[in-house]
Amino acid sequence: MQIGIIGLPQSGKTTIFHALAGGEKATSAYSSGRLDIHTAITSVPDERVDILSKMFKPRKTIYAKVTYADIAGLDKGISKKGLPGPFVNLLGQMDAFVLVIRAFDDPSVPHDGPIDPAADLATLDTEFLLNDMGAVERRYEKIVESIGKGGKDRDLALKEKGLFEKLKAHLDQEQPLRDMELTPEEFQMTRGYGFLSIKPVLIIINIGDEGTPPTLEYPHQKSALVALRGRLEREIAELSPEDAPLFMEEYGIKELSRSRVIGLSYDLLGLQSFFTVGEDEVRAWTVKRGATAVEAAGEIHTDLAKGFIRAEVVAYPDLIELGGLEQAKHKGKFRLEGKEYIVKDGDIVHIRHNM
Ligand SMILES: Nc1nc2c(ncn2[C@@H]2O[C@H](COP(=O)(O)OP(=O)(O)OP(=O)(O)O)[C@@H](O)[C@H]2O)c(=O)[nH]1
Ligand SMILES: [Mg+2]
Repeated sequence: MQIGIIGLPQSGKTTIFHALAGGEKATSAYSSGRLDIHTAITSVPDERVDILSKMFKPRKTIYAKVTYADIAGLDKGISKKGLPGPFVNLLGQMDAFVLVIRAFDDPSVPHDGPIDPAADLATLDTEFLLNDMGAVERRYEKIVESIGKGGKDRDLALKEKGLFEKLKAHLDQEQPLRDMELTPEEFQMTRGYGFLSIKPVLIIINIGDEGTPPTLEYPHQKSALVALRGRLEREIAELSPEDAPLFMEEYGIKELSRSRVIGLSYDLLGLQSFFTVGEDEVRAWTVKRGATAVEAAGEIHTDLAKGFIRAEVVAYPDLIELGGLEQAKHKGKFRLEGKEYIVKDGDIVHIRHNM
């Protein structure tokens, strides 16, 4: 899962990228002209993993991961020129976006005109909509053309035509595609066209050191809005674990927004964790909400999905309450589930297999 961090120039993208990455090394993933991307693989903080790790004392403890990509390359004045093609192509590869909106005022950091978070948010949102309108129209013309020529899969083409008419009508109302209720089949049909407004978005308002959050709203599906003190959070995230608490106390910060923001992006993507436990390792794995036991097995290893016999499952709260796997077994809280079992967030899973 890859989340692209975007925003207007000098809004604090790189700062927030480092705040989220928390000391994790950034790798240069792509660079061409003004386009420049760095990625960092970040652990998803999860206190359940910490607690399981205390319980099993494994050699390794592994958290779920999410990748953040710091995408630079938007010039000022994009609303006049539109999003550059190569930039759009890269955005199309992301699973979701973090949109960084500048709310801090600092004369030493240039900004196009006065600081106006609502206007900046509207600028970016409009660019996404315009991009998608263009993409929908181009595809729609092609579909109509192919139906006219009597192409071979007429039923599919008609279905697609109907869907694209719906998408177009929705975009004409200036509403992002993420608000649409699409069937899984329809959603599948939208893939491959690089629609941007269909992807989940987390809006981070960079309020600066002392800033109070501006009143901003973004009343849309698959979206969330948080305020964050970008520069401060970055500084703290890069301190050693010993120094960080002192610094936080000095600035009156009780809790870093980092874990909340990472958790939010995980939720926005419709993801959940299940765990495997043992002496060797305690590990969080990521699956989509609604994933089946055999899909979860496949996440661990394709062989486990192929040779799947049963999943042994215990719910996290049961395991914690009863104090261990053996105790859970005695109390009958250890269930045997088949391939189609829908995995719950926090399930502790062991896959029985014949490989
Ligand atoms: N005062 C203040 N400055 C900040 C804050 N966050 C970022 N900055 C500064 O703003 C400038 C731009 O921050 P970056 O994180 O580089 O912003 P960016 O969006 O990555 O910039 P580009 O990639 O050049 O578009 C830097 O000098 C940061 O130190 C903040 O919370 N307060
Ligand atoms: Mg940057």
